[in-house]
Amino acid sequence: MYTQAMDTQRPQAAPGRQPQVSAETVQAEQRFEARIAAGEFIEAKDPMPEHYRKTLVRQISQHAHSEVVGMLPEGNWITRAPTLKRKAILLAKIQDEAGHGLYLYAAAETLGTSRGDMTDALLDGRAKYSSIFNYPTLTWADMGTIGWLVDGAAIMNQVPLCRCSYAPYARAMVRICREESFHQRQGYEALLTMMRQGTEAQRAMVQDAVNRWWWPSIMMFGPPDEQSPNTAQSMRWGIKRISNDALRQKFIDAAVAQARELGVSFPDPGLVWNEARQQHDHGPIDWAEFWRVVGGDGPCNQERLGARRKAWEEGAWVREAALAHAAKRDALAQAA
Ligand code: FAQ
Repeated sequence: MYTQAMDTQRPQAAPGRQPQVSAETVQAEQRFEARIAAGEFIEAKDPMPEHYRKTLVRQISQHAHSEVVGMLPEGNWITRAPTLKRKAILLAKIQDEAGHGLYLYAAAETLGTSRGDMTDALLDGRAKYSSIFNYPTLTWADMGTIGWLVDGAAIMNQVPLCRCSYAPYARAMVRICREESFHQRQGYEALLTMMRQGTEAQRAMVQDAVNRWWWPSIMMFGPPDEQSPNTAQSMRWGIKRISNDALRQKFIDAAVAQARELGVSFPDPGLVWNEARQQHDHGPIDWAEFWRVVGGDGPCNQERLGARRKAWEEGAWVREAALAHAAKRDALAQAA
């Protein structure tokens, strides 16, 4: 398929030779960089460098996979929610995550990739999803803690994406952020209820959940900036507006005050206020654990991918029926 996006694709160089780049390609790239520098948004049909398109497909599809896989740890608790109200809230939240996955897959499709290709990449391990969803949800307090810390981290990362240079992604993010903000508040409120009106055992359950989710939550922001291969280019192109470390720091600073209000602590003796920096210092993050989980060896990786594989296979008849229905409707419309 010939797309405008491919107009600006740089040809591969033969080994040991400089790539041949036409004057036209260089001019197209310069026009693109000038638009980015002027703060313009890029729309789906606009010319764009192939590397920009690929970076977006990678990030948006992985974001979509995260939203969908992210339903699994919470889905585990729908039948065990303590009250009807909590069950209804949890169901609504999980449905929202499915919606976020759909908006994001649709945004990625505007870049010329299909939902089927993106799913194949997830299922055969070429595409990632967020490390955080490879941890188990052991108690009801995990539901509140995911809302507070995981959705809280997601919002911190996603608000700047509402100004992403790629307009279809930015538009999807505006709606997603509004919903994530409800998710964060419901999680915090559920924990507050347990901490203020609960028993000693319930308070201990909340603290235990916070102990287990704290480090994985701050890993969600991705590797440190100096070990992040994509950040520099993504920031030059206005895809990412704030670096992994800067977002992680903002999240930690906000979470400390919220933890104090809640009456819980974080499992990090190195987490102290630094007067000179006007920010919190924190202890060392176990990046070996992060890469192990990202690489497929976390506590629940196999279970999560197994569930996605099963859903994709068992949903094949639905996709076939929808395509057959669409073809029949088209044929009827043409006959009319
Ligand atoms: N997990 O060079 P960078 C949510 C990978 S949504 C796994 O820094 P980049 C909602 C990264 O992909 C949560 N892999 O990469 C919810 C790259 O590998 P690649 C998801 C990670 O893209 C809540 C490599 O490491 N949010 O929670 C992770 O510039 C509750 C090098 O990293 C998004 O996806 C990780 N944590 O920055 C749902 C937001 N971090 O692709 C249900 C959009 C990094 O080259 C319940 N995405 N990697 O093979 C982003 O902002 C960025 O993609 C980052 C990574 C910041 C995640």
